[in-house]
Amino acid sequence: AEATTPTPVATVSQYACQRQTTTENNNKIFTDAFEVLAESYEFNEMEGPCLAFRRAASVLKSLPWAVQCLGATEDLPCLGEHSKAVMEEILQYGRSFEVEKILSDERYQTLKLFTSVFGVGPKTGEKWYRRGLRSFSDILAEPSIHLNRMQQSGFLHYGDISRAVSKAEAQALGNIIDEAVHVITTDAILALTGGFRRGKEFGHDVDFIVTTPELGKEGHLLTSLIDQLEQQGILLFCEHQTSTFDMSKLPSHRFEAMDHFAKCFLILRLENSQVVGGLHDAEEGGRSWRAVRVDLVSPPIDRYAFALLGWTGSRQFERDLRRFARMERRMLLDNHALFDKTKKEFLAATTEKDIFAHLGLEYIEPWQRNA
Ligand code: TTP
Ligand code: MN
Ligand code: MN
Ligand code: MN
Repeated sequence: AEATTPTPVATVSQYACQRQTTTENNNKIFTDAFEVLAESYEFNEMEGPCLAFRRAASVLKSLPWAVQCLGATEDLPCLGEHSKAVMEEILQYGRSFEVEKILSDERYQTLKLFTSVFGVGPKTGEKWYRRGLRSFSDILAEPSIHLNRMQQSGFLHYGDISRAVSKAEAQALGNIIDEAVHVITTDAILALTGGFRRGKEFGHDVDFIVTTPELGKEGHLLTSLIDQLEQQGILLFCEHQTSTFDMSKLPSHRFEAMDHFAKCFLILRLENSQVVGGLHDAEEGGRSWRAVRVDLVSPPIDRYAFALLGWTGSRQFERDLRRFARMERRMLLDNHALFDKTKKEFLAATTEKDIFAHLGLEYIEPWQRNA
């Protein structure tokens, strides 16, 4: 780090889709604090301040330099009074007392714990908290609580799936799925997406897109792929959602709404021997395998570019792409399509570059989308 912080030459855009954000974060001390605040507001269903802190964190993540005094943030967008007060505390004392207060709060700690279980969202976590439950053993000992299938698997494989997935493990899973999908059809298309496509070293799961060049065959492809994984004995959990995709519908306004493609949320069994360098893990309790969360989405081939862009993330990057399209271009974008409200027509795309071009945006590479 330099002694003086350079003032940014070009102005930083308020939209993450107009910024380049690699996995290198020069302002982690601030963005970690903002993430705690955002999450705390999310637990309290205060969407406004939650998003404000996520946007502020995202701006700081894009900076090629570390903020060393508050003056350096003067020309930056999305940093409000509250964000700046937190930054000032961190600059002065090396920590934020507001953040520390949240971290020691019982409600925050409990909701954080409960929502770390696969299949448990803030709503369920809140419900359990209000019933006086505070720990996993409280939940598992409560006879009136009915866990759904996903939550049962979440508890069963808790240790494994709360441990980060490495790039080598993601690659090993890519090989397994690639092999399985090609048993079904030789011309299958498989692409790694999500955080690993953005160049992250670790992830909470591994995300893939699978499809075929033949329109309409993709639904059956996913079903066959699941059968194949089951036959191999590596399918530990599967929630399969069939396609509800309807091209005549306009792109969704709501970001958090799930897309309508056929998809499945899986837990797969990965042998250490299948991972390059994976033998190191054999020490861990003498087990020869681990459970890993895998997401598969299967869009029709003519929606491929939209699905790839939508599933590559980051979530903040996606939010801002949609916000930019709506606010700056009068267009609606989601994982399925791009609609021009002025021309009243859908804009076709076969690559991600086509979509950026339609939006009049400079192309941002996947590894620059870690907003
Ligand atoms: P995630 O897998 O949740 O996140 P990530 O891969 O960026 O990071 P992590 O290492 O924690 O796994 O989601 C990846 C992208 O997929 C994200 O941009 C949101 C998108 N997505 C959808 O568009 N629709 C969905 O139904 C789901 C589950 C995800
Ligand atoms: Mn992921
Ligand atoms: Mn995630
Ligand atoms: Mn995922």
